[in-house]
Amino acid sequence: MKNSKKTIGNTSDEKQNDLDLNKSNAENQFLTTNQGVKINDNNNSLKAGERGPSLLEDFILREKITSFDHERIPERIVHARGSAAHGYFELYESMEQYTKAGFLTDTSIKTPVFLRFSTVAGSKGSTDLARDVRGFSVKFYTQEGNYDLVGNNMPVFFIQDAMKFPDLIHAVKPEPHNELPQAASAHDTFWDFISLMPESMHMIMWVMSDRAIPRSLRMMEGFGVHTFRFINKNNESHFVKFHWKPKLGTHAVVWDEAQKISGKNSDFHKQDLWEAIEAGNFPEWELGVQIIPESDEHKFDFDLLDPTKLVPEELVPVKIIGKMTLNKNPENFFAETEQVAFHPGHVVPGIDFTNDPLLQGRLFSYTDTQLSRLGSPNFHEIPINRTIAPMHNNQRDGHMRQEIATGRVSYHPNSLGGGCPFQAKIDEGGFASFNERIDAQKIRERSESFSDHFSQAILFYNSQTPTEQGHIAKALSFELGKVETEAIRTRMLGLIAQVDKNLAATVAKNLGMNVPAAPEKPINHGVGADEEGEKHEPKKVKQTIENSDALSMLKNPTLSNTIATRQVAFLCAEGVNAASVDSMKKALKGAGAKAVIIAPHLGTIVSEEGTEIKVDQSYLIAASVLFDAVFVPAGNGITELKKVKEVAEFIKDAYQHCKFIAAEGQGIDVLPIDADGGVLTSEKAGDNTLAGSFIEAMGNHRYWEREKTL
Ligand code: HDD
Repeated sequence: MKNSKKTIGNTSDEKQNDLDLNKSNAENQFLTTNQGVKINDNNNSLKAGERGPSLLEDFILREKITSFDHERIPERIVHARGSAAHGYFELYESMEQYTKAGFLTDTSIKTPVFLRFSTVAGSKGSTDLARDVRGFSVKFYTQEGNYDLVGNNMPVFFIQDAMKFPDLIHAVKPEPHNELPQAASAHDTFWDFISLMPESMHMIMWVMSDRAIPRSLRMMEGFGVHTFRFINKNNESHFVKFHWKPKLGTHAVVWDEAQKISGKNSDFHKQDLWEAIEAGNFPEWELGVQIIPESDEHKFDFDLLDPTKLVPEELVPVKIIGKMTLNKNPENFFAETEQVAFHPGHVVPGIDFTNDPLLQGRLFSYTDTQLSRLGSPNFHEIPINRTIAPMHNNQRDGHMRQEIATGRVSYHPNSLGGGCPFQAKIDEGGFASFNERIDAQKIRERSESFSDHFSQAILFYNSQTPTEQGHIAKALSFELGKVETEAIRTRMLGLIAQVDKNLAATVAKNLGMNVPAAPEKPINHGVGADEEGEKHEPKKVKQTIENSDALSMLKNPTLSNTIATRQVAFLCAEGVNAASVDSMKKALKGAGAKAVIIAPHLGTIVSEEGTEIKVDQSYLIAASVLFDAVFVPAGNGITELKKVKEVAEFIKDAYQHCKFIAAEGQGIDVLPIDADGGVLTSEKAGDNTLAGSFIEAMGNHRYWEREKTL
């Protein structure tokens, strides 16, 4: 099937060739200036005498320093920290009935993609494990032009109107007077803003859930967030919501673990993505769509244009239509990951916008930001941003223009250029916006249909398992615990109580406060309000459904329980039983997981049987939070580990974070913890049954039962 794919200008490899044209290869080459002049001395600047002043004439020095001075470009105002990879998208079945987009109708096309993940609030060098939304931006290099699906790992957003975006971001970013805290929402200005914006309560439930601390970028769902349109050949429109479902399942770490990972390896996600791809463990996501006929626009108890709402999968099932595979790391972080420019407005014929006021504002913002970030309207010429479709127009000049446009014609219509380039009719692939009928008054207001701020927050909270609900309570207690202004906490408790009274009571208890009897009257945002702002208070709507399993990571039955690519720490020492190590390693490898041998020192250790075992990491380097599970093998020497402080800490942390722990023989004596259903042991060294149970247990990700005893 794969071999029969068409190859005309649309494979991942060919996009790569496109990029290759711009690659420099310094092998067997002289060092030169940017003008190609060979450099004779790259160590000394030109001076007036050995000990004399440097000369302005030194064009080599000046060029080198100038280039260095300008090496940094402004980082993205949001989503500054990113990790990306190349890959391709394959379509399972034609969506012709709904859209005319070639890459969604022709199953023989393999469309190259570039995917950039990001955190939102932190700056470029901040930790991967911040509690935050993750950006999930996919650039499809289609034959009809670039299509960017610029989404997040959560299906809703904080605010309903782009007008509030700068306020939201100013509030979450480090506070302006002291630049504190970095990459964290746990501070006064963020919660001040949120406490006055009840429309954010649904999103708050998501960001306070474990979705905001993913185990891996490879284990996150992605969402297009807004409702978009599919347009078919007959110019018929269907509403569409996009979903990315990871083949490895959706998994998270726990908050204490996240904080520790930030110290042990703040590049944890970036490195994990890079290493998985280098090892050939190509991450995969299936693309799903929820399709809603135009005629059903007003069928729901929420507004499809409201980005603080999702369409429950129970109401409109997600249809899986294709798969994306990431198979190549960028070769140069700056050239590709940093310079890639996404834009929700990069659409192709067959995909169109809705009037979601958040999306409408985004359509302006992204080009504008590239102008200041990348410095010129010619950012489309940077290799990573180039379309693979032929590109001809009369746009000219500007900073850093690459194209050498030939001929005298740079306008349309023209006769001197034979009328070229000419407009494409719709049946020749020309983009024509959906001719939606608009008959309205110019107005600066929000539709009353946007005024339900709590129903879906309640739906989300009610759909979580008790474990997940507990994590939300802890996250809110942590975040609000860092808020110094009591009035902000009080306002938040008032809002949380409108989602769930018990949740509010738990958080209030942790804050040593009381839930206010009546929530403060929210400030008015023009939600269909009259002049006094009285008319439409945020209201609740009775939802058609009260529970949606798809919203829970732990309940979600559709996600796989594979342990592929999981990292298991083998706590070893001199005198470890090699058979115990080898058989567990083999079993884990069979399930796609990786054993990492940790010992008191690097190099090799000698096993009980006298064989040498290569050590991957020492206890000085390794930490439990960087692994998914722990195995302590058998062996006479293994009890020595009781004396190693780091080992006790390692196991205790794994236990605290509800990880599965297995031990064999003498390894059992090393465990400084109580046995429970997540601690699997066998007196026998090299016990295949233990290995089988360990693998099966790890498929559940964590032993959450343990939390009740901690
Ligand atoms: Fe945005 C970047 C996702 C609302 C303005 N946004 C950016 C990125 C992602 C999102 C994933 C990083 C792209 C990359 O990897 O380079 N943004 C979203 C989602 C939103 C959203 C899912 C709501 C549903 N954004 C949003 C609004 C505005 C912006 C309402 C402004 C009106 N976003 C930007 C930006 C950024 C950006 C300032 C910064 C860097 C960039 O665009 O290229 O223009």
